[in-house]
Amino acid sequence: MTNISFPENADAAAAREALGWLHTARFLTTAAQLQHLPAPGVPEIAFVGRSNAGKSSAINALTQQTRLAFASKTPGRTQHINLFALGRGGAHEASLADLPGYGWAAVPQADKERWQRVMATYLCERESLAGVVLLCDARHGLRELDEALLELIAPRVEQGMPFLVLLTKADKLNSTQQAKALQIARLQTAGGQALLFSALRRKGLNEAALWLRRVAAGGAVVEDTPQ
Ligand SMILES: Nc1nc2c(ncn2[C@@H]2O[C@H](COP(=O)(O)OP(=O)(O)OP(=O)(O)O)[C@@H](O)[C@H]2O)c(=O)[nH]1
Ligand SMILES: [Mg+2]
Repeated sequence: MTNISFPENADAAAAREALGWLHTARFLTTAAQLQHLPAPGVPEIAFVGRSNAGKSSAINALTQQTRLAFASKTPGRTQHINLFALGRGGAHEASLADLPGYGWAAVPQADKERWQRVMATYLCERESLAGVVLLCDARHGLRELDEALLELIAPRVEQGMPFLVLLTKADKLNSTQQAKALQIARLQTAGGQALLFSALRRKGLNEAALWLRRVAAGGAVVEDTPQ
């Protein structure tokens, strides 16, 4: 597994730089089907998770833009793969991909199955996929569909693709609950990387920004971090 280190107190200057870079995010394209995605080129980092997990809110928080990714109270809102370009001075150095959430009961079975296929193909075969951020509600932790997704990407993770679990909406837990949620997530990801995150309180923002920056830069891999 490729781990990217989280300094105890994320180096402030590096985090500022990473957040400044993320702030350059602009809408690139939306794709209902994989063949509508741009030809693989720059590194792409995918945000995946259950419907309502907080993917769009996390992208907005990380890019410090209020409505770049559409965040909604209506689960299942994101139905396409939305790509955002990153890079200063108009350069396109990397993309963030906001993927449709899974697990929303009200979605018709046929749509669910179609999306599962689209997502599985994207995650397993997209050449330019450089990293995956799996978001899950800190109150619920990783659930069955999240575990299935982890299994799906396991071969790529074993080959070194960086992978991060963001435990979202951490503001809804007290500090004891937060610590427990983090511990469980780390066990479930077999010692993988996990962070407490709150778009609302900007918790975990520096660490997540640094992670994204390093993955986009080619994963400047540092060490296996026993966290
Ligand atoms: N308290 C709290 N609520 C949050 C946070 N992040 C997201 N939410 C709320 O959770 C709901 C879902 O957020 P989204 O960002 O739209 O979730 P999503 O994963 O993009 O959902 P889909 O696109 O439907 O898959 C919204 O009502 C958000 O306001 C957070 O950090 N704290
Ligand atoms: Mg969304």
